[in-house]
Amino acid sequence: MPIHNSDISSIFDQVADLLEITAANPFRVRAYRNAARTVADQPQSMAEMLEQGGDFLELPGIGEDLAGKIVEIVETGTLKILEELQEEVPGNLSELLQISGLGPRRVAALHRGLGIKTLEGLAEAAEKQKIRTLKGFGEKTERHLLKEVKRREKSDFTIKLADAEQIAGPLQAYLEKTKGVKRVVVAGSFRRRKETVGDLDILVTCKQGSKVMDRFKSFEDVDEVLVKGDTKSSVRLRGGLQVDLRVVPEVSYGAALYYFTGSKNHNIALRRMAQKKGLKINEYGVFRGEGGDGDRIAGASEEEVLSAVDLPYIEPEMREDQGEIEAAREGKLPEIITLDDIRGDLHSHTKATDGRSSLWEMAEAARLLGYNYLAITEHSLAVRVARGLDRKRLEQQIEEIDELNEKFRGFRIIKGIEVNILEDGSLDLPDEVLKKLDLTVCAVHSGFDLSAEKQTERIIRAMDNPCFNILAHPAGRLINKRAACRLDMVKIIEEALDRGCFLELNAHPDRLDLNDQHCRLAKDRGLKIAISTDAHHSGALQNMRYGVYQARRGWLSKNDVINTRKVADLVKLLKR
Ligand code: DGT
Ligand code: CA
Ligand code: CA
Repeated sequence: MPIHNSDISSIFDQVADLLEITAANPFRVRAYRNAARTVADQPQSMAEMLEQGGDFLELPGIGEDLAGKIVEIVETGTLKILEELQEEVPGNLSELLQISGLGPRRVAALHRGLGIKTLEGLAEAAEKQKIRTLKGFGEKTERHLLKEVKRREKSDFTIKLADAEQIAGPLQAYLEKTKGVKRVVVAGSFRRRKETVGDLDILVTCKQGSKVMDRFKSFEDVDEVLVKGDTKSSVRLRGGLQVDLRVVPEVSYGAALYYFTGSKNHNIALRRMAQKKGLKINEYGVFRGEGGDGDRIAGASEEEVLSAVDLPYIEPEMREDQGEIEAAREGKLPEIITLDDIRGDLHSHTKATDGRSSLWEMAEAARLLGYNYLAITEHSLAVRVARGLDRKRLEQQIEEIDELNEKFRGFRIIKGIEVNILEDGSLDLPDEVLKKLDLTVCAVHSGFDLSAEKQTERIIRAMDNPCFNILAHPAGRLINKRAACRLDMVKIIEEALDRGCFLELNAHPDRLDLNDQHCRLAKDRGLKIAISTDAHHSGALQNMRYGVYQARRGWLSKNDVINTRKVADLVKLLKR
């Protein structure tokens, strides 16, 4: 069985979870979290790297110990220390950590006080109103926990887009190697670049369907064959992801791609529109009259399908039945942003705090991407596990950056900070220091469970500080892990606009925060967005594309995004 980077990263995360519950040294926890992130961010597979004699020590933040652990996972599929921790920590306490509002300390308290070991145990205790009897837990928390457990039970299986890519890439390459195969394309929510996908929908054109199907079911990751036919098969992969494969004829390739890209609601709306023109659209083509092959007027390409109903091309990311068909009909579809429009990155970290590359390495990587600027924005003091900067260390970094900037032509390191928004809405460093910077990225890192009113107030109070530029990862969510904070986003957008502040779309595939709806809200009100990677090592600057996908889903154009600007214009925009 091949070990994917996401398997390794998930094992490291589980170790970190369990270490946290057992109140281990926070730096040790951090080391595993960082390693999980490093491995997940690597474009090449660790298993392949090992096979080819690569050296894990070259990965940022991976020392002898962790390098050995990666080898252990690739070779054995598991990790001894994880198994030991699982024996030490009872039941399934780590799944409790995925409930919003439950940190390791509270999980440990629930276990010690009430013997809770599982989600079911948590729900039962909440229903019997036992949780409110524990010190530090109230009635409100109890209700909240119950609601969260129920919400999780309902939510179906999904995986993050970046994890889906790690599976789709090799599978696509594998299928392309089948004799007689012409095209292989992944449609569905994957092609619409949704932040999470429920399953993969693959379309193939080829001479002989049965050959592809045979090869498909022999893919090394297949755990179970659910359906096998000559034109359609479905399998479940190890890890739970389902993949549907369809063989489609060349003449209806465009219609099939359109149909299986979805979304379902978009398709329904499009079909309804076509009906009014006396046309019929399905996965085989666009038809006039009865819909026999002789009546086909389009189908080979998506452009052909859309122009048959008098529409311009609609980008897959916009096909959600959110007004795109009307906009297309009226010629009002925005031209949405592309990765090429991005001129720089406005949120990144270095070794000085919890990043793993040096200032120089980060700048070089940004230059290689063709950027004109990169903002270095370390954590501030209050984020202790990240060794957040105090005034003195920040001033030292400012000097280093000034020196480096002398060496560049057509590139500049922007001096910034990711400053903490404390619970009273103040910023975690004095204004005199913040004033020395070109940019502040301001973020909530604690107190995620305030009421919507309090959280919104806290952020607006922070924006009152004239040093405030960009609100980082505004909703604080971690996809499939931590729910968004309760927040009045409309209000925050309006108040940001009033004060000349901006919101970030954090491009990290675990965050993608703002979501697509928030992006559209901001655009509609005229508030501009920064798309930033929050990179903790030089390779992670490449996560920008995930942010751009999300921005496209939120209909943002080049002009709606501040880091498409030249540096001089950007600096002007940041002046409040
Ligand atoms: P997912 O997999 O849950 O992340 O989302 P999708 O959009 O990939 O949904 P999926 O896999 O169920 O179906 C793939 C595409 O096939 C979907 O986006 C549109 C099309 N499709 C599926 N069922 C229907 C249907 O009943 N009617 C229409 N018009 N299209 C459908
Ligand atoms: Ca799908
Ligand atoms: Ca499907």
